Amino acid sequence: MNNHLSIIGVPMDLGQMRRGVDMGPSAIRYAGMIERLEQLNYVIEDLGDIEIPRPKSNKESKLDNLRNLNEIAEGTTRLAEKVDEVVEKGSFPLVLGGDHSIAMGTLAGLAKHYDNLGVIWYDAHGDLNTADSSPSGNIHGMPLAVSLGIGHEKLTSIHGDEPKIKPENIVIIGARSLDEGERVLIEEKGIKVYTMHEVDRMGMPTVMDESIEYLRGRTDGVHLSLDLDGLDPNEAPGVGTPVLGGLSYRESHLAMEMLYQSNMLTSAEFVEVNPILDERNKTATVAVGLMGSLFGESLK
Ligand code: 6HN
Ligand code: MN
Ligand code: MN
Ligand code: MN
Repeated sequence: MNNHLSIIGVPMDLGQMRRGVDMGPSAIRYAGMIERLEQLNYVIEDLGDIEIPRPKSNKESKLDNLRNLNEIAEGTTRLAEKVDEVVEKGSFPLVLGGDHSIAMGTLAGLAKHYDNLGVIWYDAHGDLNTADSSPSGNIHGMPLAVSLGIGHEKLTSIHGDEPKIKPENIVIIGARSLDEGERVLIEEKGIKVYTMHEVDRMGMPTVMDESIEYLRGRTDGVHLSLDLDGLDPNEAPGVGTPVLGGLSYRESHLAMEMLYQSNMLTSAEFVEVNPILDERNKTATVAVGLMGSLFGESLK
């Protein structure tokens, strides 16, 4: 793995309605991320936080079932530029959310450097909605669709007009709450999904072995987009859209360790940590523990 890490905080809470997720980057730093990664001998630069616009009044904010569209497009464009820069100079981007809408920016920045970027979407949700299919109008439920080039033009054109990823390069792990429109898209595009049903039946080792094998043959880089609500809310309670019956802490650690061993990861983001909804910064602490495994802790 690249031993230069660049940390980018994204204090974004505009993609959903629970305030507090904008404090995710601080909570994760506070949980000892830098110290933890420094012990693993990485060269780390913390680039601080991206500037995120303030939301407009409520009336203006939900045009076309896309809450805070303009502000999110602006903030994620800044993130895309930063991620692009970091990859350009040969460092590994480690992005801290913020709500999951930020993935549109991360993937847009990465897309400038990979023709076949693989994406592991570790999440209770598919985040494959469009304004038409979304039950909420919340853009954090849309970033994977947008990155495929499906959605409002203001979002699909962030940092480049082309689709940022291809459906066959995506693996979703931990899904247990998919909206109807998302199921249709998964079917139509042939997106690989390991729902909780599959994780329960096959076990995490097989799920990860298969995912790694699948992506290795077809991608030229792999991004991990880890939504903390992929984990069970008992273990990661500080999230805005918790869903019962999630992945355990141990399963998630194993997944991270296997990803480290695969030596294929080129970028990562940890999103949806909301310290206001958390219990004593537990969720940020879990995130930092998972980073430890992702960056090689158990093997040293
Ligand atoms: N997330 N599918 C629901 C929606 O409103 O579109 C929930 C989305 C959750 C998004 O957790 O990143
Ligand atoms: Mn570039
Ligand atoms: Mn998500
Ligand atoms: Mn989620």
